[in-house]
Amino acid sequence: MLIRHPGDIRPSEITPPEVYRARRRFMQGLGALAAGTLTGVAADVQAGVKLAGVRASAYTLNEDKTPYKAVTTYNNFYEFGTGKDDPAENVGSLKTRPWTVTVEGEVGNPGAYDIDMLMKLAPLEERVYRMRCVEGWSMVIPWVGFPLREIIRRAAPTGNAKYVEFVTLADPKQMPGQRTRVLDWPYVEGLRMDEAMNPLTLLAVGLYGELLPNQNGAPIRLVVPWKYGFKSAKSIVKIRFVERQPLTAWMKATPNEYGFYSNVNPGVDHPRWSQAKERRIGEFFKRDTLMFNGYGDQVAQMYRGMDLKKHF
Ligand SMILES: Nc1nc2c(c(=O)[nH]1)N[C@H]1C(S)=C(S)[C@@H](COP(=O)(O)O)O[C@H]1N2
Ligand SMILES: [Mo]
Repeated sequence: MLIRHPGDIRPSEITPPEVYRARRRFMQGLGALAAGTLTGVAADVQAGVKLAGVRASAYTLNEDKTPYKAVTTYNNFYEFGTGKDDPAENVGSLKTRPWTVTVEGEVGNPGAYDIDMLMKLAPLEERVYRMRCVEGWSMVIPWVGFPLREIIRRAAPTGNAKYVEFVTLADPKQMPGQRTRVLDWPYVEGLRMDEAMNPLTLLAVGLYGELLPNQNGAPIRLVVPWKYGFKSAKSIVKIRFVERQPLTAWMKATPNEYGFYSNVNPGVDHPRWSQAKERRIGEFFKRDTLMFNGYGDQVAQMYRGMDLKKHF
């Protein structure tokens, strides 16, 4: 199942961790602003920057999109507060350049990717996906990104890599919500290797054709459309390949409410509410929630033989 292409990675695509650390110490010495100027990169990047060369994708829905305004002002991002409008209000303190994503653990090619390099790793695609939050609301969002598997095959996982762990930035100075222990920071999520390799699983760097707004998880976030929204970790700094099932932030917080798999399943109620229906943001009447959020044709075979009431 693992596709290993150790030969197809160009050395220029990866900075070895020690080189990166040395460079970072050097840049920190200069101060972020000065370093940004030196390397020709702005100190920070704002949403609204158009992404060039974005391809159409076969993995896209022909459904009415949720308006940009709702997608970017009705958010869950506890690092910036627990209210839906907190992220949009508080994300100004997040600096998304420079940004490094470390790939480590059970891999033949560990490394540290600079975000601007990472964005050129594979062709960017637009994919309109349904997103369904465990709280009972949903949206249809035109993401821009590339399949996670593009990074996985470059990382060349070893035979011990059974799961992938995703870690969000931890920095209370940039993320004021982390001064409160609503979750055990950093935010951690995980996927089984076949889920991570599924062509639907996306690393998003944009939406509506533009750079990802901070409140939606800039500069890079996961999008796993057949699972409840919380699986889709935002502002990722680390992708770790591991042998054991990761303990996710939500499992730590409330294990009886949030399991590892978190597949959208109208037949498994949340302990405190039904999951049978959902409200599409912008609509008045509720819709029936679909098994695997409507992506059953593409993903159901991965769970054949599993009791999805037990593995919720
Ligand atoms: N780091 C981090 N990632 C996160 C969250 C969070 O609080 N912190 N919330 C999750 C939840 S519950 C949902 S529904 C989606 C919301 O994504 P959106 O605001 O871009 O629609 O992000 C997920 N990713
Ligand atoms: Mo959610």
